[in-house]
Amino acid sequence: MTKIKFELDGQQVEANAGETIWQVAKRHQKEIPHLCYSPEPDYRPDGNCRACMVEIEGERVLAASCKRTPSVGMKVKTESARAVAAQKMVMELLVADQPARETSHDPDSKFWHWAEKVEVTESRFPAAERWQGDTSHPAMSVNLDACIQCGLCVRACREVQVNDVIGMAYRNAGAKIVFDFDDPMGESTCVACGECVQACPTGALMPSVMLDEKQTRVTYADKKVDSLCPFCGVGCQVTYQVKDEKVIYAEGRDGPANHNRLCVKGRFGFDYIHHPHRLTKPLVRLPNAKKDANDQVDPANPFTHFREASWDEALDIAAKGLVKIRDEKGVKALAGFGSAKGSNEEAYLFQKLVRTGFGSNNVDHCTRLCHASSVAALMEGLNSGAVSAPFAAAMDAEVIVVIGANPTVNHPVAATYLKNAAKRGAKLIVMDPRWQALSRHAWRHLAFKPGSDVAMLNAMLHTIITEGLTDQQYIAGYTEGFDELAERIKEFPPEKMEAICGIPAETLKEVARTYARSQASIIFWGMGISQHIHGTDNARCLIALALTTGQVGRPGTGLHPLRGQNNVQGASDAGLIPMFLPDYQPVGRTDLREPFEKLWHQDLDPVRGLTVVEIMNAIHAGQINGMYIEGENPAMSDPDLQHARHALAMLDHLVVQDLFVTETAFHADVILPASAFAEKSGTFTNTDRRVQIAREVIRPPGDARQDLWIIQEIGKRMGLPWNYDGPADVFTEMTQVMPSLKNITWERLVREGAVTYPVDDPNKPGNEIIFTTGFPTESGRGKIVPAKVIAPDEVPDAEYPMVLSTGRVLEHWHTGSMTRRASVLDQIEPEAVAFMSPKDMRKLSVWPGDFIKLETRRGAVEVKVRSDRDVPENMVFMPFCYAEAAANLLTNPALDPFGKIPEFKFCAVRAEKLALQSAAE
Ligand SMILES: Nc1nc2c(c(=O)[nH]1)N[C@H]1C(S)=C(S)[C@@H](COP(=O)(O)OP(=O)(O)OC[C@H]3O[C@@H](n4cnc5c(=O)[nH]c(N)nc54)[C@H](O)[C@@H]3O)O[C@H]1N2
Ligand SMILES: Nc1nc2c(c(=O)[nH]1)N[C@H]1C(S)=C(S)[C@@H](COP(=O)(O)OP(=O)(O)OC[C@H]3O[C@@H](n4cnc5c(=O)[nH]c(N)nc54)[C@H](O)[C@@H]3O)O[C@H]1N2
Ligand SMILES: [Mo]
Repeated sequence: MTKIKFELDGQQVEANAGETIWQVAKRHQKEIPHLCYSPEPDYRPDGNCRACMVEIEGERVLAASCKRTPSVGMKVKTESARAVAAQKMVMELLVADQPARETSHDPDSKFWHWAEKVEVTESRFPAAERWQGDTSHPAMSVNLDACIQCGLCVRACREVQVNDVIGMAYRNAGAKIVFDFDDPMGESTCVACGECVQACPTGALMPSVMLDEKQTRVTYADKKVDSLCPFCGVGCQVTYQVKDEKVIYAEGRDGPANHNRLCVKGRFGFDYIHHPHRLTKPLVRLPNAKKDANDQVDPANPFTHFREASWDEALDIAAKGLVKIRDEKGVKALAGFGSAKGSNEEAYLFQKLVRTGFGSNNVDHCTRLCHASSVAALMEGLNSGAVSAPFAAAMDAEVIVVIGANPTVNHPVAATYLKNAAKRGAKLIVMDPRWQALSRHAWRHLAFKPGSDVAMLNAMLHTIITEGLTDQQYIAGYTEGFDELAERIKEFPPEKMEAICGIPAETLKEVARTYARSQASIIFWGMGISQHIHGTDNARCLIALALTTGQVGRPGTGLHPLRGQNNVQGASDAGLIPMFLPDYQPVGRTDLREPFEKLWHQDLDPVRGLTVVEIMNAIHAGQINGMYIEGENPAMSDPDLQHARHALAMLDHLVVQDLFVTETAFHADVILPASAFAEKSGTFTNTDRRVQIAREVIRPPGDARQDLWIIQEIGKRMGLPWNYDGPADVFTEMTQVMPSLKNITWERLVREGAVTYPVDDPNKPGNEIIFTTGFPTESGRGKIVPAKVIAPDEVPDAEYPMVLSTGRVLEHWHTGSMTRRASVLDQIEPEAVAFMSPKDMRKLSVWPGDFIKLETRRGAVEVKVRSDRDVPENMVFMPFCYAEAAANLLTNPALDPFGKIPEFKFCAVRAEKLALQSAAE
């Protein structure tokens, strides 16, 4: 690339193409004042505040160095009298309108930092009229008296996060930033990602969590610790601010996944760890406290039924109970659920405990309720369950398909990149029965009939094959099974599928052509694909789309099942799966089992274990009598909760390790108080296959202990010769039996923070894009598997006429155990709601805020109804995070035969209006 030679303060320098004067100066250790410009994170320069003015020889007016690029031979002076006078004048004018530094909202803001540096902290000019503060939002406060109208918040909201809430309105002296139509922030459509707060250089936008009681002045932290966000699979890097051993704020860091961005949960959802309900002592069930499946935990008084115990006593009771069942009833009478919220090291140790201490493969975790069907299809076709490319690959794509996923809600930071790509011109195609925030940015939204994915996707494959849009060279070189697909697909012409999926044949063809013809198409999918009895078939169709068109293995292409929990990729890799040892090595393969037997000094069970829902069934059948559940809440997250809760109550011995007395822990014999995310170190693998390191930010409260320590203590008491010295020690053992971790060491992770596997060399970065030259199957080819149309297990009828679909809301996490105890999140979404189309609400004669009764063949709940135009007619959508109206009392436990995942996304339901008094009761 050509360099531009120019003179900077008398020195000969060179600019790279596109580099601004400010950036070149910075490279030469000169920092020019800047307020409306943010080099880190790198926002588009706007050049409006004029704090960065420099003099250019031969030019009459000064230039904004943040925006101006140099030309050859240009002579730039950043420190000339004229330039410095201008910089100072700008500052003095701005200082005039600010509250004095001593009484300002953030005396340590970027603004005051620069005022001090240019030696202008006072002003000769009269102050402008003061604006009223706006404290209507639970998370952020607006103090326009400190606003300098630099527009960073507008760029943050519109260009970076693409939420389009903040704008600049009015004119002249009345000009100001506004939310929507000048609404109070708390009543606007703001989704509280906090990007504006992070960008604001003056304290005009502040996180209220950091303010003093009067909500005016910031509190400063004692220390800052770099770690990760504990919520979703995006894996945002975060810096936590701590004061008096309490986390007071979270800020986005420049991690490879998030580049400083965060969402409402990551930025404002951290304080569940300080909630008074936190477990601080081991608990043992009182002898007279009978287990009753219908008994519910009272969140305000969760400790009835239990007494406090010492760690020694609690661990002894926990382990002895497990040993007794193992010795008396046999190794298959025990089972364990590990956690996708825990680290890789915890997951590895937990599955090792079940395989060597319990003696069977009865170990599973929430992946079974999540992407199990996607993984089944990916393993069958490609012999690899992970994504082929990171979500940021969307930035290089021409066509982006999002199917059965709602990323602005569930992977909000990943969604920002999809929106950035759409803004830049990529064609975004959303396929979802329900409309969503992303639809607004989409080129097409296909609102097809729920449960009809195979019909719709097969129609697309039909178009691609009959119109010759396949990539013949790719098919010949890298795939197998195409001929069978071509034969079978004849049954699915778009004209015939139109009636089944509800999308006009012409639209199906247009979308198929667009996907196939583009230079680079990528597919993202989520629970709308996987949580069906035909979830594996749904995923097979997506794989077939990519393989027949060669839209995989190149930049901007690929298959990306958006992983849910912060460490569900890692927990699966580490072997929390009943059919696989770590790294998906089948338990039945003697040759693959042997290295583990050698390393662990023990023979292992060659028979696959039971999955989540199968374990619940086996308890009912009397085959499983004891369980150890670490960091999962099946009494809320399993389908058909009556059945699941009965199973938990039936157990002779249940050990639960959690942060709270959850609905699950309520049925336990022993509850072990664990460390929360911010209280431990370990590695976590995000949806992109990125292994990242998390650090201990604060100490666990009271007697709560590290999960890794607790698992090890249970192991020791069950007779295992364990002596691990912490997470690094466990990680090192993992690298011996997990090929995926080749060339990754704990030291490397400490040094680099994040490494994406697979890695070819200890000194080279990992491979972001895989399957560039075929697949890790025996033949090296990807297998195309045709799918046929299967109806959902329980379809609406006269008795239960509507479809119940379940999922999530932005502010809450799964079973609510964490987020309903996070103050900001629970203030934003404080009560149980179900969503319905205005039309259906009229049919039922209900208004927003009325209570309805939802009833299925398995149970009933009473819940407030919210009107939502995104929900299609004849559907009720319900998040499953509310204990007082648990959606899973209603859901159908019918399973996909391959992935063993339940049909959370579809069952038949009846909705009726509730009389007012009933709701009030
Ligand atoms: N705020 C928040 N974020 C989360 C979580 C959370 O609990 N709260 N959980 C995390 C976890 S573990 C996961 S797995 C992810 C899940 O993230 P997503 O996969 O985005 O989750 P869902 O909201 O369950 O479902 C996605 C979409 O499926 C659609 N859908 C329903 N029926 C069908 C159908 O028949 N076909 C198709 N194609 N789509 C259908 C729904 O309308 C919904 O928009 O989110 C993660 N992120
Ligand atoms: N109806 C319906 N049901 C669903 C779904 C759906 O879409 N609809 N989605 C399914 C999906 S995709 C998933 S992933 C599952 C999730 O199901 P679960 O994994 O059961 O749900 P979570 O609420 O995430 O449970 C995590 C538990 O771990 C605890 N915890 C958090 N951090 C730690 C820690 O560091 N250590 C320990 N020991 N404990 C900790 C929390 O307090 C909480 O009790 O739900 C499934 N259930
Ligand atoms: Mo999930």
